[in-house]
Amino acid sequence: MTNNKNVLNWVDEMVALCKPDKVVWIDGSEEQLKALREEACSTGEMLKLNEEKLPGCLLHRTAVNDVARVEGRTYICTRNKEDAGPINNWEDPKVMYERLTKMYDGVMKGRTMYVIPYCMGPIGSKLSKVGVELTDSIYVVLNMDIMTRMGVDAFKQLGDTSNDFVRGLHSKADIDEEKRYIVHFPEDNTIWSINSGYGGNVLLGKKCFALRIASYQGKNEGWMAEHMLILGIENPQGEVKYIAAAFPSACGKTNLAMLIPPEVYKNKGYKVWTVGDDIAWMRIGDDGRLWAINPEAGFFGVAPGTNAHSNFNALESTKKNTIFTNVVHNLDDNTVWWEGLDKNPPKNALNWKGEKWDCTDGSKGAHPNSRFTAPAKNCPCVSPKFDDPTGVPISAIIFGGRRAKTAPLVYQSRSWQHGVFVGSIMASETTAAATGAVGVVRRDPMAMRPFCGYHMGDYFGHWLEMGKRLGDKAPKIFNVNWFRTDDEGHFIWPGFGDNMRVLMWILDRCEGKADAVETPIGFEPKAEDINIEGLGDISVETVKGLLDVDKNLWKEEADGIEEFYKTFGDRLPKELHDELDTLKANLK
Ligand code: GTP
Ligand code: SPV
Ligand code: MN
Repeated sequence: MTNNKNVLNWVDEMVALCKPDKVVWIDGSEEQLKALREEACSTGEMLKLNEEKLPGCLLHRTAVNDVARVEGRTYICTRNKEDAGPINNWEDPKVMYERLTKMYDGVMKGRTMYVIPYCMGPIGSKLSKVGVELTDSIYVVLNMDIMTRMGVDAFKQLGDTSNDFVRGLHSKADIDEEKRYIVHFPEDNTIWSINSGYGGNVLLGKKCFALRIASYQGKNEGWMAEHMLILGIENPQGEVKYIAAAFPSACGKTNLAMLIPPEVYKNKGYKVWTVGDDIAWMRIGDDGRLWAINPEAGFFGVAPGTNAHSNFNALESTKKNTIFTNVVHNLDDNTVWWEGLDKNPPKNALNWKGEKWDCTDGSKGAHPNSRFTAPAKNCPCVSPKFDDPTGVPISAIIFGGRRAKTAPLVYQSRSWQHGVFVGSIMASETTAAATGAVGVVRRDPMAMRPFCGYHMGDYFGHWLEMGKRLGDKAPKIFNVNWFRTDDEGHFIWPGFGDNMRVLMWILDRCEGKADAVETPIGFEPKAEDINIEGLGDISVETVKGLLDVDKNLWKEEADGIEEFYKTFGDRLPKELHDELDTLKANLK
């Protein structure tokens, strides 16, 4: 499949280490994939779902101790400890290679090693990059087929002599959580993952390459790899403006990326197009603007809460050729279900663990981090630019998180530098996307806390540097919060499709068409400038409340930021200290 000696030599080396019984090169052909699906179904690794209702769809259950990313066992191994930064786990690369080499030694005896060439980004794009993942999991192969451009084309993209590919090695080993490691060696373009079979830990093109390794590459090569969705809003005149938005895991990227415009906008002819739902790679184009591609080819989306009302387009995307992981299996018609899909949980069903389940004991049928892996081309609103090798120009960048209080519905930064500050102080409640406590507020700068492949202080510096290069062509930077709650803990803002009302103010600001009022934290809309037409429960007063900046809460926030900033030592850019001083002065 390739004459590239760099690839061939490395595969030989890894085969010698892992000692599989068989090595299969994945060419991406339908014939080969069909055989793999059949094999996975015959061993029980996957389950074929109702061919009429869910054609081409499969169900998979991971081990009960292996249902989410494991941040505590994810490492960035740089030669200098400092370069990994204070947030990442670090180990000396030599020590880590040695430790893991022992674990990989012979780990694939009795198993098959699959060699997966894949391309992150459209084939033929200068913005795309190639990886090769070696794995002993068919589930990984079938997911990588949906999530990336997988097969011979990836080797064509790489060429016969290039050494610029990410070397990924994955083994399920025995899914022992005590021995689980998700390890990145950014200086070697290498990722080693062992003892997991869960998406974010094992689909090495995704978080491991497209964020952790790529963020490091982007820093060195002058571009950005971000945990961002990309969407386009088309106005009635047919012009499309693109927005990139960073929210932490399970905080609404997939939903925002595919939103259905509320009637007020739909009736006027507005449309929304999805370019990406999780990751953006962004470079400065020949015109000096910031251009983005989505390096992925599918959606690895949160299942619970996805329904025809909240996210019709995501649900449609899952109707064929989709892999479901850790959802409920409806035995009556061999389909799937999850909490929030509809009000009719199946009576005759198995829960995500594969146990008999009928919801009467109050337990959840689907795991809160259960997922669907769906091809982007299934999505009714996939952007016509999805495969465009040049990507799309970004007008606005949005940061946002889950905050019950403090953060207002929306505000705009005063400048790029202030926008970097706004991103750096993001905080959000933790979710089921990673193992550990849920609902705890933590700092998650630019939604990259778990995904930045180098020192976060240097990462902030890189953002500032990009802003200098972009100058007046830089996208405007905003912050949103869909998750403010009332005293009973209910979300005040309706969210989902209605988030477009906020996006419209944002685009108007980018075009100089909307007013703003200055607050201590940045520019806010006048409450009456958020269109609430057709929103029964929401009055201008409610919007005012959602925009309220509580000075006392923000003073506490400023103290928290100061503490957080201290952890970066002298690698925290001075500009951000200045911005913090300005915030404090504004709050006086
Ligand atoms: P990852 O794939 O983990 O990166 O998550 P994501 O950022 O794509 O989050 P996703 O869109 O899948 O949403 C996660 C959860 O938040 C789902 O249960 C959604 O139903 C819920 N959610 C998304 N958008 C909104 C919103 O605007 N308001 C409210 N209240 N909930 C939302
Ligand atoms: C996330 O956790 O942000 C995800 C899912 O998008 S995973 O691929 O598991 O990282
Ligand atoms: Mn994500």
